[in-house]
Amino acid sequence: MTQTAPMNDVTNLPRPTARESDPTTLAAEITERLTYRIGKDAAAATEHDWLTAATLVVRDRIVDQWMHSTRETYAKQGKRVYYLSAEFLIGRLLRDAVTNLGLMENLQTALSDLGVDYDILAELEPDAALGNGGLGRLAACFMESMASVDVPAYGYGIRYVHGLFRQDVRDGWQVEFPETWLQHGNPWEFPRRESSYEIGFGGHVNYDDNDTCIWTPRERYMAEAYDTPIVGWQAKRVNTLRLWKAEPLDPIRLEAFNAGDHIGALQDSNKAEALSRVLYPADETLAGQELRLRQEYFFCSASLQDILRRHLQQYDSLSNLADKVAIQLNDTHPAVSVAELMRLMMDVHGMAFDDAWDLTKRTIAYTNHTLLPEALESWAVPLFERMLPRHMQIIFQINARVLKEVRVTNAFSDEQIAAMSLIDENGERRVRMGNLAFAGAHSINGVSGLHTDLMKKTVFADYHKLYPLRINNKTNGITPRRWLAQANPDLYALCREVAGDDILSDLDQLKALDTVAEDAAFQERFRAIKRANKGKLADLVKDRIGLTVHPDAMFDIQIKRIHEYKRQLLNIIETVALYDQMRSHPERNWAPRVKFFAGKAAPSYHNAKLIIKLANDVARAINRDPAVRDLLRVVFLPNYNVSLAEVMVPGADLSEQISTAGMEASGTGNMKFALNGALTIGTLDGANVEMKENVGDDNIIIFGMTAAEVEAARRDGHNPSAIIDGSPELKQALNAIESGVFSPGDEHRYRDLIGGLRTSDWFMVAADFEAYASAQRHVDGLWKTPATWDAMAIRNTARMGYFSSDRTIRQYAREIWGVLD
Ligand code: B1N
Repeated sequence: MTQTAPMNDVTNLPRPTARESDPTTLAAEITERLTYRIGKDAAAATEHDWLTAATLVVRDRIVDQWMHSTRETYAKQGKRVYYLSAEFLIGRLLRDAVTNLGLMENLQTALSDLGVDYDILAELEPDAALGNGGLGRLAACFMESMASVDVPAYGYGIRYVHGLFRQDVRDGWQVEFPETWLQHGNPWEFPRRESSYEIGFGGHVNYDDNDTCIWTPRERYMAEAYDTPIVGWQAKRVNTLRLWKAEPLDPIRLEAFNAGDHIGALQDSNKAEALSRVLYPADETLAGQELRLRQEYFFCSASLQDILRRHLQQYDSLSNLADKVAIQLNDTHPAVSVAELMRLMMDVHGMAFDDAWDLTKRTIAYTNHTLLPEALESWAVPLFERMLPRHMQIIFQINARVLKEVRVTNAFSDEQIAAMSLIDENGERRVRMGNLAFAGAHSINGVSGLHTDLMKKTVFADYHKLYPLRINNKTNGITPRRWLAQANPDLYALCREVAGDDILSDLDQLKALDTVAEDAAFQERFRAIKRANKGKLADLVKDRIGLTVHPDAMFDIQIKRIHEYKRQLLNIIETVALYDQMRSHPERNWAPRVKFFAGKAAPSYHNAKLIIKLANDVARAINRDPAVRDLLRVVFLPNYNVSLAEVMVPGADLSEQISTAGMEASGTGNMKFALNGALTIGTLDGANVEMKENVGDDNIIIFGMTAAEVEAARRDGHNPSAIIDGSPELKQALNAIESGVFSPGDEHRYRDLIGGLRTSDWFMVAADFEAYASAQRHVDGLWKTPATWDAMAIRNTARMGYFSSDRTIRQYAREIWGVLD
């Protein structure tokens, strides 16, 4: 059915009139929801009941605009963007929605008239932690920015019952517990029973009389849609995040049930639920299990069926698919989409291979987020074939097609051709998802300038030579609504006084702060806000781990996943060296510091877990030593998540972005800290490079080897033991850790960890130590001249406009998706 409304009909769809949102109306509606939706009266209501009631009232104010956005795109016959991601690390939604709708004050008043404290309710909302780290958080910032800059978009992912595990620290060790964000229900989501699709696995492939391929899967499940509205800034537009839940085809197999096999009857149900039960907690490593491939295919197939259904319902034909649909793959996790889209077009919609291939490439684009070899996804051919027999055939067909294109150029050696194949033939044959994504996309982008350059030179060097126009850069960004206005309302208010009321829709306006960077009165106000945020963080530390930290000390913070390449170990070793220096030279004028760490380790990542234990061991020793009581404290805060970041980022003086150069694709925490007026100590890695260009060399503390130097040292072999011998401070710190000073009773605990630095030092911890330590002493010097420090901090806030995810999304929209002018 085609509905072709004439253009002039549609460009002026009436905008929904805003609902009354004065405090009295809001309070009345909250009471109404409490009574009729939750079935409680005010006297009996728990805080969770109030939260649910308030959320429902806020949600209603989104729905009209949501429907309007959907209708408008339909009527305008606009192109839609589909962002496919295995992860969306959203965090809490209430404050986000309330800020973007401009309801904060009225809602607070309404609740307080009902005797309820908004802040207490807001704290009760669980984090939606459907992601591991930066990649998932980026997807969440992008969703918010797409709504804010008016790009019609759908996010597609998995509705995990258990998001990223909850981390507890017991005796200094990480312990994992399941996370249960749905236990009180989820008032933000709308189940859409009518949007369900069948998903098959296994089975066999036949051909009918017309030579059409018929795949008969052995297992079949249903994917059911759950929609969450995503509100843009000032509710300009509301987009949809559609997450899929797996359901059995028949909830119970009746014949088995009737035959008395009650357990057997539930088997399918259990298998289905396993599909969308839990997020894999591996960040930057390949989770090679079969269930992971099943999850990937499950959400890609459901999403693509949904996309094609929506398109066909409106246009009746697939021939204009690439003009109306842009599909962005968030890393290779959804790369099986290339084969699934081909299958749907050929086997279901009868298209020829060449036409399907052409349309697939024009529709799909792929973002690469890492060059780490252990993260590059590949699947053993026998597993792939057993799970997705038809897709395996299609991938072989695509491979033949691509390798033919390679060979006719005569420009590649056999070795290069083998590297470009979608099938890795070294040893056990494997499907290379990165090559599949590259071959099936018209655009491949990196996430920072340096990362994109390295992509061209390393993993995709040969593909880049074959298709020199496909690789492009889209430097990451962050949403200033969450990471400035919501997380740091006082700084936001101060910025508005100087830079005007439009900063949240045009973050470049912050540049106006440059003019007051050296103004003493302004500095004092800026500093007072930082000091108050540090007070809140200190309270949180007291509350969570019972430790007192003083907000007058420098708050030096490293928060991110624990990974060797991110070099928390370098930071800890330098802390030990500093501790030693402070004890040996108490007469020196030390800058008091609190070193903060937080982050989760993948449960199977031994060294990362050991680094957490080391941070906690070092913290215990230092925090109990009266000799450094007012000079140095070390804090490891458990269970790092988006909500904790929202408190830590505004309270930071110093941001640690110290990855081995060439290894952090972009980083986004780096941008959040700088926007909130922290100085960065960092390497020339990822987006730090562009931050330096934006804030200026004098306003960032850069140290250490460059990516090229790291590459050369690894190639030519470097000698960490000579470096260690030449650095008394490093030597002393390593000896102390290695010999068990921080692990009494288990003296060998850190032997292998430190041994690795002496023998290979792959991550250049020893190699960069001296540069890092001396950069830290430079930081101490700056700290002692507050006027200098504050001017630098203000310039950081002033010059972060470029790192708004609105800028990033506009670039994707114009240069990849072809939406927006
Ligand atoms: O993606 C972020 C970047 O800012 C970070 O530098 C980068 O490390 C991060 C496999 C990943 N790359 N790859 C992953 C996550 C989960 C997984 O299962 C890989 N995460 C990143 C946003 O661009």
